[in-house]
This record gives sequence, structure tokens and C-alpha cells, in this order.
Amino acid sequence: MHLDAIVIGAGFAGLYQLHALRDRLGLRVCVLEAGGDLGGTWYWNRYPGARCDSESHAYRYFFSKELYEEWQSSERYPGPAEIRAYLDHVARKLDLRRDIRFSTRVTAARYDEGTNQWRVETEAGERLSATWLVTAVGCLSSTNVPDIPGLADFKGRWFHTGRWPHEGVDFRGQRVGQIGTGSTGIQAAPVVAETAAHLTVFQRTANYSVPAGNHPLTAEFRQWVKSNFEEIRAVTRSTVNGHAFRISERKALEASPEERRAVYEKAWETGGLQFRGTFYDLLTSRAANDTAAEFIKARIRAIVKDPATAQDLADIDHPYAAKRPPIDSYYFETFNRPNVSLVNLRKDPIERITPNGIKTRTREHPLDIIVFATGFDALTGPLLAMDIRGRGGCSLREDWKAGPHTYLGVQIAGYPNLFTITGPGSPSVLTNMPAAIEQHVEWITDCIAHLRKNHIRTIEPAEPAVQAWGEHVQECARATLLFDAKHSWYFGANVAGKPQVFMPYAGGLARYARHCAEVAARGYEGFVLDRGRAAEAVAPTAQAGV
Ligand code: NA7
Repeated sequence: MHLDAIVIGAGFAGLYQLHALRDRLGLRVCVLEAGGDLGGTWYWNRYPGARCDSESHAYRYFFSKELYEEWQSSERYPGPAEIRAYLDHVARKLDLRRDIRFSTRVTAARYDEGTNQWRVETEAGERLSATWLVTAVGCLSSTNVPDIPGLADFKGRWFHTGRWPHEGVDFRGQRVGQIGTGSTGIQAAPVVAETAAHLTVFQRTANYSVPAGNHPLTAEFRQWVKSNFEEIRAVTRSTVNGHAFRISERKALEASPEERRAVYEKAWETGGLQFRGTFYDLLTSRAANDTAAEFIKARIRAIVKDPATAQDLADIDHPYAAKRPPIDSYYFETFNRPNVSLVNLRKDPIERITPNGIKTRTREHPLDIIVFATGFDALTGPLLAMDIRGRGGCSLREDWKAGPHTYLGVQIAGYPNLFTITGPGSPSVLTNMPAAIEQHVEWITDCIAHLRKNHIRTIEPAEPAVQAWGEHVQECARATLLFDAKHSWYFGANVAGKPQVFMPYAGGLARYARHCAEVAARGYEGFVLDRGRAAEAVAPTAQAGV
């Protein structure tokens, strides 16, 4: 079957990409999706307490005012079922399902130079081909189950939060061990603790968290959202992270200690990722960051009644928000329950999993269920799970052995006509994802329209542009405190054997989007456009002004 474009993945990115290529450009498009239905992240992540950290009026598409205005969210933060219902609504409205094949996992994609086609293979052995291949595989979809010895002998049941059984898990009367205290573990623990006989949380790195402040939305707020589409969209498109709130223009140390405390207290009450926006230098100045960090640590110590547990929870070794900052619903309060205990793995590391539970250095913890809230092989994992081969059979797994190399996070040298939505080197995981996705989908769609109009056979980045972009990505990260948390998954540090390279673009979504628009306006500067005769490279200018 030959198509104009194949899109891999039917989450936020894949659905919009299908609509844009099919309905705006008139292309023949097919979406291949591994899951049994649409939703991407939200198809797989159905663990207890799962909820988006972006607010529901920002975690949506903005490409259609009508679509935006007709959707009503029920809570401040949407849960997986509501997000899937929203995407289902979008799919029905735009008649997307007819071009999506579910339960179809792509295993390989090979560029055929002779025919200028991508040949795609699925797990079931199906073969499809297309001129353009767009990956919409998500950044956090390859689950990371750590290789702890003994797991195969465990007599109880175990689950990774990112592959949660659709029928749910009954924790009643069960002794549950949860490994991991990232955003997921911090959401899951309070809900698991409500029904489990006992919950033991195994914490390797203590983590900051601020209250999410989730609540049902009032009719007034929903009306406000409906009446302010343009304004809300304008904010998501002009801020660093693509959220619907602005970052303060004030520096933390310019405020007096009393003023700072008042600002943090208000943000704590409001809840949410807004805490990160209380002062604009929280992620660039360690002294500024310390003021926020100390405030949160003091809150943890005040909430958690057992002093030793409070100390272990507040013993945080990195700047606030240098790792992905979680938001929670009564996470720290959960440790005041009689059926919850904390194991500090820094003091008492896991030695192995036994048939009956988890053995740390000092004792065995008997368990019926182990929950792995251990995160993902982020950004590169979902791409490298497929055997992607470009010119001359070059392999992405080989080419990225020392870390990903992209231009703008959207294309890879040697892999013509392949586009990676929210790929490594783009703002992606540092943003409210739908905002980053919309920008990429629109840029890719405009690019493909340009190629067709100008009879250009292939587009791929020139090596010098890739090199310069890679340096710029590192430079942007180095300008922030994100670069100080070397054990974060932004560096790939959570996956054994993964190269340690800072992967997302930390220069901000608005700035990135401007730069991408300028690249396109300058005739796709830094890309090689092949008209079928001599390739025409559009030389990159210096990165100044990026
Ligand atoms: P994260 O943020 O990667 O968190 C994973 C957690 O699991 C974190 O606390 C890890 O500790 C811990 N972990 C990982 N491997 C181990 C081993 N081997 N032993 C003990 N503990 C371990 O994943 P999440 O799913 O919470 O969040 C991912 C993103 O999804 C989130 O940021 C949002 O964007 C949505 P560590 O900190 O590495 O010491």
C-alpha cells in the first residue's frame, strides 16, 4: 500500500498531524498506532491517581476555535479518561478514525533511495510505503523497568505505571511496594494507600512537590474559558513552557524575605506548576532557587509528622524544578497514615527482589504487589524501539549511540523526509505538550506543502546545521539549573547504559517557535532541499538571535 504520508502514533501529535496533512494538504495519510485505541500516553497511563499536570484549559488543541469552545472540562487537571474522551470527540468531529490502524506496532522503517520512499514494517509483518514519514510516538512512551535481580522469581504481581491494566488493580488487603517518587509515584501513592493494607514507598531520590490544587471547575470558570480562547491561546504561545499562565518578571532576590514568603505561600495555596513561575530567575540562579527550595522543604517537614520520615523526604539533592517538578494531591500527608512507610534507598539500597518481596540491605519487605513508577526511556527510547534506517542503510540506533543529533529536534541528517514531532533537541517535555505538538505539526505541514509546491524530492538537515543546533541545545541547558541535576531523565541518566546528553531544548517554546519560523522564511535554512538534480543546501547562518 503506497501513501503520501505515514504517521506513527495516535496521541495528540498523530491525530493533529493526520488532520493537517489529510484535510489541509489533501494527502493520502495513514496513522499506525500500537495501542488498541487513540490517546497515546493516556491510553497506557491509567495508574491510580493519574492526572495531567497541565491545566485542562491549556491541555487542548488551539488550532480550531470551534473545537476549543465546544469542549467542557470537568476538573482543573484532566484525568486519562477525560483526555481520551476529548481526543475521541476530536477524532469524531474531524472523522479521523477511518485513517488510523490500531493495534499496529511499527517495528522498522527504511528509506529507499531509489524510489525515494519510506518502507514501513509492522509487528504483524505488514508493509506500507510513503513519501513522508512522521513520528508522533511521544516522548515518554518506552517504559523503564529497572533490571533488579530476582524480579522473575517474584511470586506476587507487578505492574509498571505506564502499562497499567485497563481493568485496574485491586489493592484491598494487599501489601504494596512502590518503587519511584517522580511525578507518577507522587500521584499514585496517595491513591494506592487509600485501599492497600500497607504501602511501602521505595525512594531513591527525594523530590520536591507542590500541591496541585485540583478541584471541579465552576460554571463561571468554564464560561470564562469559553469566552477567552484568543487570550488563552496567546499566553500559551508566548510563554517559555506553553502553559496558560505567565511567568513573573521579578527576580527572587529583589524581593524581601517577607515578600518572597508571601509569594510562595500564595503559590502553594493556588497550587500547580505556577509555583515555578513565581520568580523568573528560579531556574537560572542557584541563590534564587534556594529560596524556593527551602520554602518547599520547610513545608514537607511541617506536613510529615514522623521526623525521620520528614527528614528523608526533605533531603533533596538538586535545585527545585531542575528535575521535572511534580505536583500532588496529598502526597506528603500520605506518610502520616499508619499503613504507609518510606524506605530511603540512599541509606538502605535494594539488593534484590525475592519471591516474597523486596530485600534491601537491612531487611526483607514482604509484598504482594510491586508497582514500578520508574519512568521512561525518554525522548530517544520510542524512536530507537523501531529499526529506523536512512540513506545507505545507516541505522538510527548506531548513529545515536553517543546521543541524539537532530536539527531543531524535527529532522535527522541522513534520514530524508522523516520528521520527528517533539523529537530530542526540541522543547518537548519542558512544555505543556499540546502547545509544542501544535507548533511542530504546523511547521511540518507547512514544510511538506512547500516541498510539494516547489517539486522538491527530499529535505534533510545539513551536517553543520545539526552540529550547530546540538551545541545551541547544550548551551541553552547550561544557562539553566537543569544542567545541575545530572541524574535526571532529561540527561537519560535513569536508563542503564544510555548516553548522558541533555536532550530537550531549554531555550523556551516561544523563542524556539520564532526560530523555526525564521528558518522556514529563509527558505529552510540549514536543510538540504533536493529537486532531483543537484542538491541545494541553504547554508545556516550563525545561531545569533536564536
Ligand atoms: P520519573 O520522573 O523518571 O521518576 C521515576 C522514579 O523512579 C524516580 O523517583 C527514580 O529515582 C525512580 N527509579 C528509577 N529507577 C529506579 C531504581 N532502579 N531503583 C529505585 N528507584 C528508581 O518518571 P515518572 O513516571 O514519575 O514521570 C515521568 C514524566 O511523566 C513526568 O515527569 C511527567 O512529565 C509525566 P531517581 O530520581 O532516578 O533516583
